Amino acid sequence: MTTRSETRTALDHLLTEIEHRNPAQPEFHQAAHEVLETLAPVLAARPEYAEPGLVERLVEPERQVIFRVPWQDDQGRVHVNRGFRVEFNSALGPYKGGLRFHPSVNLGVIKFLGFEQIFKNALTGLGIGGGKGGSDFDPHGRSDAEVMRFCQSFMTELHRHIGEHTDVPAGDIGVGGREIGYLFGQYRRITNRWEAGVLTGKGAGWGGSLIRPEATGYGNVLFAAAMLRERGEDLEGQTALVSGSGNVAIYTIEKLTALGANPVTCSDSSGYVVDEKGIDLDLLKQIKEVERGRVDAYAERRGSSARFVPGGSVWEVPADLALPSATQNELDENAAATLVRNGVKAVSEGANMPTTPEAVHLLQKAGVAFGPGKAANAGGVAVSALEMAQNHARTSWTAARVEEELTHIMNDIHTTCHETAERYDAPGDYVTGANIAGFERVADAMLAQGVI
Ligand code: NDP
Ligand code: 2IT
Repeated sequence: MTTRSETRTALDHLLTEIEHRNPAQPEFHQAAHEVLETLAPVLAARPEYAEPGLVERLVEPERQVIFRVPWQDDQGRVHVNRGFRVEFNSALGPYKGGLRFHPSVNLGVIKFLGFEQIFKNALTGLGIGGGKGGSDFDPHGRSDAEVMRFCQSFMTELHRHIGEHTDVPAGDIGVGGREIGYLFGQYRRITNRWEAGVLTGKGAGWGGSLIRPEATGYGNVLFAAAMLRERGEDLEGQTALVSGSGNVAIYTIEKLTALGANPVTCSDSSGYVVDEKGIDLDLLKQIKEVERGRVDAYAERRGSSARFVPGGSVWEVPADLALPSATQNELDENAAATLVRNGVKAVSEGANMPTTPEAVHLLQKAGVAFGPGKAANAGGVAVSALEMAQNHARTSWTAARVEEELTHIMNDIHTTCHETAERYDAPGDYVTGANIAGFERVADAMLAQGVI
């Protein structure tokens, strides 16, 4: 019988080995630490999981592809970017996960995202494996024609590696409906196949699911509502901080408002906006989705209730709830201390790993309900899986039906995380609950399928 402390020592050795074998990948190390540090109780309780090689296989991607992406800008200059697809784990279904286009992308970032995706996708219960991809291409300031040429070049290589039964990419930072359109067009042209299920996040008129654009933000608000319900509270009248102003942030703000909360902030890499009257979503959508502008334009056009704070941290604004929806490590220990001082009740992660480990610890210690991204933002990939189901059946569901499914899925994920945490003596700890529940599903499938 292995004790928890023996298991912890074995996991510590493995973490050291991960750092040696994957040098200069701090985000991947961070994600691996965050998961493995919570697994000791389940490995000690279920000896089959402690079998040599299981966790070692889980932290090693099944396949990693890195490729050159050459493209020409509008002046005819040639640029060379790097493309990635990390196919991490397919025990539960085809690799599934987004593509990120951002200058900060490198192999370690894609591996952290792919690793998180394994557990997130398992939590949805929908039969999807984990993967992630992207490029260090920066779409900011690029014309539509440049973005199209980049996407076509990217897909000219990526098409060899993906397919509706193999690997199904979607959007993430810098990849939205426009990019998915260009990527799908090039895939269809190269392969001469109408293979709708090869990408998700497609336009509603050509195979996309209704509510997919809204799903991550809506899902995160539903998860936050479930955490509050557990404490006898609801969203009505709660002031909320949202960071980012992209896909996830916009639909987080929309759902918060619909459920009676008051989202007062949004941000981008230039700074943040605080609007006492609550964010005017039509104005924000016009600036971000139509004009592809910066958030300071929001404050300029909104009038006296709003101001723009260049470079500041959105977390300094007093509020009841915080929903980080921009990028990794955007909420650090200082920010967490400020939130706690201002009486925050819940933090729910729309982004992937936005809260640093020290900040998570501080929030949990202070009794703040903390929803980790792999549970709280799983609504996006869940509706992607529903899009795949609709594509397979050559049908499309109504928005009401998709939203109803999304609501069930988010409530199920909340219940699963909550109950799993209780089962492993960590009541209220959604990090432990999400990691163990996701791990159990993947580990069971891996064990059943042998050493591969
Ligand atoms: P978008 O590209 O639509 O928006 C990203 C937003 O975050 C922008 O406002 C952007 O500002 C800001 N941002 C990005 N990087 C940084 C940075 N390094 N510093 C400051 N601000 C930054 O992306 P999404 O909304 O799709 O994604 C946001 C987060 O949600 C990511 O962590 C993503 O992995 C996660 N996520 C997304 C899902 C989806 O379905 N799209 C599903 C689940 C999670 P700027 O324009 O100035 O860079
Ligand atoms: O991080 C994520 O879950 C996503 N970017 C969405 C992935 C997907 O396949 O819809």
